[in-house]
Amino acid sequence: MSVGMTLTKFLHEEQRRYPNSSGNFTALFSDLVIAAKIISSHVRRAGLAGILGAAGTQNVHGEEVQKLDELANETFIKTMEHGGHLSAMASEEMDDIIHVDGKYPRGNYVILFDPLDGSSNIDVNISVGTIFSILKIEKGKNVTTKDFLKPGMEQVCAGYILYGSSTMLVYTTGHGVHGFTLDPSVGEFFLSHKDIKIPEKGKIFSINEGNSRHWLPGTALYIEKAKSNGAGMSARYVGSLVADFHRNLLKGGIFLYPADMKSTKGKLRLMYEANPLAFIVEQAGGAASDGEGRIMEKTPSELHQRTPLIIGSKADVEEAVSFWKVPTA
Ligand code: P6P
Repeated sequence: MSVGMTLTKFLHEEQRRYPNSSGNFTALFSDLVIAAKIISSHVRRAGLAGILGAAGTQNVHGEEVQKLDELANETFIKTMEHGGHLSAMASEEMDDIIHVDGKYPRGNYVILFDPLDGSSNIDVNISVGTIFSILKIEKGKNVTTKDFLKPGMEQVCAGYILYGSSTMLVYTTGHGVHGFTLDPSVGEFFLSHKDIKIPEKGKIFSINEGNSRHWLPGTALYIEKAKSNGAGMSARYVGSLVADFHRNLLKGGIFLYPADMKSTKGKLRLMYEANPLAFIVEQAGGAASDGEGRIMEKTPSELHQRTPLIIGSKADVEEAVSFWKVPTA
């Protein structure tokens, strides 16, 4: 009887790549998986558990906080703080970093996460997701925010959990991108998408055309080209980053949230949205740009800084970015 490759077994096999490994990363990731399962169970029951709707408070960005946002944030923190593998965490929902010391031993990793991205879709039952990024730090270091402000190239792990028609966990540690699907009857993630590769060129473009009145010329020209007969592309836009990204990762295509005259620095967050997805898409053979350069080479200045994001199939991203590069006179 075949049991299938569980995430737990996969993690242990990955760990064997490093004979001198302490097992700390595997244990840290196992704590993250527990958080994913708990959040998944709550997302599945949101409509029934009376936790739909706003909690009546606002997050650090002045956005209305949904109860599930708070629950996902607390679940992540409470599930991951006691393991002794992290020294601190950073969440989209919290202004400052969260230290674990004083209560638990410090570890040699820090994690950044968006506990429930796309939360405005919760009440209408559209897929939402958790996005995470893990950096290694000097063991036991008294961590400050500065220790988080590293370019995406320094991530040791990045991934997301998509609470869609099924719950999937997709991650990379720099050795390819692998997807696992949760079997709720067993409570275990099983390997369902080994070594994901994004098609070199896709037939899907994802952008909020409601913003077209704010677009810079390069964006308008690229989207006009994408809509032309020759391109034969289709528009798909859920308005939930993890859902839009995951579809394009598997089918090929491009997601764009560029800088425009309304969001001059873009809307999405560099540290816990763009960087982790950029690590994943590059490992899958794709590309991620801010319209000028590679997302993973950006040196952050603030924890919650925004960035333009053009991400997906390599040929599509390169073509889109060429429309922003104003030809030098
Ligand atoms: P807009 C959701 O609020 C989010 O942060 C991402 O998940 C999504 O891609 C984007 O914003 C949608 O933004 O302006 O198109 O509604």
